[in-house]
Amino acid sequence: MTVSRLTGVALAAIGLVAASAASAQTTFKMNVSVPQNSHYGVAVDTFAAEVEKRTNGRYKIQNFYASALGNEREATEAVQLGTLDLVMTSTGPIPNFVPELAILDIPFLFRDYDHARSTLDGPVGQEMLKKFEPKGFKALAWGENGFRHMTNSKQAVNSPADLKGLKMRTMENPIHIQAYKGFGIIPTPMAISEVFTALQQGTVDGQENPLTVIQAWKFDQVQKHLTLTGHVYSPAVILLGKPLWDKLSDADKQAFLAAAKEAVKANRARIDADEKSGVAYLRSRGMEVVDNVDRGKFQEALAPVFAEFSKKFGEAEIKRIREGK
Ligand code: EAX
Repeated sequence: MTVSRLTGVALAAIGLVAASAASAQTTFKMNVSVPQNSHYGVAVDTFAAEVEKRTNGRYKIQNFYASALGNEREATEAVQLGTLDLVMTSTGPIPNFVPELAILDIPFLFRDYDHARSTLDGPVGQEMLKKFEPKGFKALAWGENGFRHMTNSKQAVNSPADLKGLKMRTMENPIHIQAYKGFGIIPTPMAISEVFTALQQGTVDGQENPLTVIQAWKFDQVQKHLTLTGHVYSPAVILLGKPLWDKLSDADKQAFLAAAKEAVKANRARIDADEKSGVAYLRSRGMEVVDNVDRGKFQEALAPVFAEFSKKFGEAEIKRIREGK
């Protein structure tokens, strides 16, 4: 065989190898419910960069924002069914998939961000992540949505009595719905992507969300009153379809876990920043903010509901989380 033929064959072989290497790249689709300029947007963008870097390009993450591939419940269901690869979601819809994790949505369960983060990153939280696996998910890490505050278009909310009769959008979360009825609120569960229009049209009077979400969805344009109730700490979680996880090599499993860790660092840093600047920003947008809230009064108003939660989840389990360091 002449040299030029040999070279030709070698080049063709290299071309084939290169092509197969490039085609070995797998792209996973990932969905979040809020716009990209948000605590989830920065998380999934960090996750995408870290996965591609740590797997040497074997895996790419294609992100979709603002519920583009469905709201949180739909997207979580799609990951479970295998029609979507990943989702970062609040625990709002999670009781539909892992009922025992509904305990995390109990109002006033966590004292502050440090308490919530250390609990979820510690044994209690890590044990909970394992509960996703029999349901078809690999939970890569606990992320964060944040402490939720009440907004409405009707009146300033200075005490629980001011909530009575308000039509409030809630997440599709049974614990929230049960608890908010304890305030005398009329709850209307709906997906986050429908909330701005519902508030604009007056279908509901108000909603409740962390400052980051209120800003990301520009609710200041359709809400006058904000009260820093901090009535619920809302965790978030990064979920990968379990069959996809099982197919990853050990090295790529470690890469995905490390990427999720970096994503949560960025997620929490964004929330810390928005918590610091959010109130002043929303005031500058014309919202009237009640910031000296007697949270004890709001907790007292929920005493009958807490009794029901103790029966449902067990006093000891609630205490274990509430009194955790
Ligand atoms: O997870 O639906 C909600 O109110 C959530 O806080 C939002 O989608 C971010």
